Amino acid sequence: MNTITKLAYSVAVVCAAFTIYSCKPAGPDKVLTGDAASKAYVAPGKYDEFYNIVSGGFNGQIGIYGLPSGRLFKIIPVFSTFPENGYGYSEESKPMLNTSNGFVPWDDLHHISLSTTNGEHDGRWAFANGNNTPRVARIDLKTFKTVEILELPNSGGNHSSPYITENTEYVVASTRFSIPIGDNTDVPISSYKENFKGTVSFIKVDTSGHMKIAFQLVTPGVNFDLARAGKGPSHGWFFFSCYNTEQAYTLLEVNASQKDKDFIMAVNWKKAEEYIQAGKGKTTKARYAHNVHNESTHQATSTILEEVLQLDPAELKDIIYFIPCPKSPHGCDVDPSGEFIVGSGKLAALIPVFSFDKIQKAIANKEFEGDFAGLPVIKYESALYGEVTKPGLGPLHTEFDANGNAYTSFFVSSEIVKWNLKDLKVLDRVPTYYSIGHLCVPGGPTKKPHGKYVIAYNKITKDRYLPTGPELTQSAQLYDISGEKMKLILDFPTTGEPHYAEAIPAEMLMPKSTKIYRLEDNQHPYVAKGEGQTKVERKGNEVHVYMTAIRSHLTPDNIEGIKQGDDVYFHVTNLEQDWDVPHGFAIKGANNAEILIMPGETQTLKWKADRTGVFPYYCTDFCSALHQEMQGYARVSAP
Ligand code: CUK
Ligand code: CUA
Repeated sequence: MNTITKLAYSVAVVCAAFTIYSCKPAGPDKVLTGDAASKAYVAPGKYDEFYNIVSGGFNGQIGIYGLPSGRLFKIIPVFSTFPENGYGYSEESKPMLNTSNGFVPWDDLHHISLSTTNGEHDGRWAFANGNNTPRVARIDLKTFKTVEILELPNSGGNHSSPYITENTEYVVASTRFSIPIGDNTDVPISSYKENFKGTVSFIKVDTSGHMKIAFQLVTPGVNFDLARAGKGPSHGWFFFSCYNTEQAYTLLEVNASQKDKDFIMAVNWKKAEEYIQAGKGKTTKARYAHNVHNESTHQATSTILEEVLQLDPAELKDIIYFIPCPKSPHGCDVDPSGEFIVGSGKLAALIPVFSFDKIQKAIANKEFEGDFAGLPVIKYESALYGEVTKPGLGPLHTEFDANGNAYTSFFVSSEIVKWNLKDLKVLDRVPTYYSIGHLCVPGGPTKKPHGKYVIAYNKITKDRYLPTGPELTQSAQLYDISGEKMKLILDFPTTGEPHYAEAIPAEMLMPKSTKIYRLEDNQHPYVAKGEGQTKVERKGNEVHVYMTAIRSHLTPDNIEGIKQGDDVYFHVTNLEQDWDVPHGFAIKGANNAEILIMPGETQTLKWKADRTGVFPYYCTDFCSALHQEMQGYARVSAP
């Protein structure tokens, strides 16, 4: 090829590539009919049918959307600070982001789990994982607020989390990266096989939702990816997908994909509980933070804990069983009946479905094919119910409807495949734009799926929306599954990268009463329950301002007597009687954000008065016709 031909050739190649993923409007196969649009249409003023609670991935937040409209209602900051409502900036919320490494205002949030009772949604809490730091959070679904965060010790990364047991007895978190744990952690990386371990934390949830690590199982050093609890007949068991059973610690993209099969790890947690009750647990040193928000004082406290109870792997011979699963399994899902465990090898071209009943028989009859790190490996055929053959390429995750159907996402072939649990026959397939990760059927992981829709959370956006520089929006797609064939009815952008999501009928979360916080019940140490209780108090070089906000006045509105170098705490109580009128507060020169105070609540903004002068402060949330008048001045004088 001469230079000109070469040039023409490369232009052609580039153009061809560009035609595939260009900014052109969607092709004819992607255009929806009017009928589809009406299915996603929620008329102005009308409510959506479902809340969709969607992980935000590396934004560390959760997004709340309506379905079928795809409208975004709220962002709940979980592991990330959020200037819009002062989370992580107010003195009350700062302790929520404390860890054994200090204040960590970010994490990578992949999965959420809605609490269940008897395997069905109960609308109390959502749990969320922080992949990196690693943490588990609890969100109160009455206030849509993060109310508890627990750090996980002995964990090199918390991907396989948070999965809950049928009655939310436990939240379970297992480790993505194995690391050396215990006393001697400064070891050569090449000693992976001897020294690197995974852990599974069983976090007990009490009736008020509070979390506590009941015990940790120490496991061989592999990578856990996802998990699900058993239910119905399989209650008392937990199933985890694990890859890198090669135990590679370098070039994982090659070395962790050598074996034809990795494992599903089945854990008999009832048995583990018995061992703990029999005193077989070993207390080991650990350092981790536990942060709790208190609803009456409106404050969070952070406690550093120093030890954790572990079960010695040598005693786990009848707790952990491995089941071979092709090939680098990602998703691991349990069907509504609790009998079927669906594995998904991200490099496989089939879906293995395991039978709980057969697993139990295989254990009883010792149908093992050897061991892995001293723990029994059940024969593949002994545990297998059957395989869905040629479903697509790269199965990731599976959700279920109420009619015995399963929906599996395929990253590589970019589609959702519907198949039947009984005869494992493929029933339907629809393309996703592009490369779907997780998917969600409302109630899909529960005993009683609500069905109706399947939502695809896609990994690649490409040409679906107006481009916004190289950083494109993330995207979800809604399909109607009420008929035999799945039907795409809506594309909607999401904030952050959505991984897992759940959807719950709107009426289960709609508040019975609109009184969320009551001023009468406010026990904040710096509350002012009326303008008469406002004051400015000095404690050494701290100045505490007991302030109130009500349309359209901040009291006090003139503050003098602050000395340069003082730490000023503005404790703002919102006196509104209407449940949905927040006030905001910001002051010029603060190296902080604003705070947003809900009716009945007190929030504190700390301000270092490091310069002399007069500094305006004001309400940041447009609250009435006289919102612009909601202001004041703070005077800082030389010491
Ligand atoms: S992982 Cu995101 S596509 Cu982190 Cu749940 Cu499968
Ligand atoms: Cu209060 Cu604006």
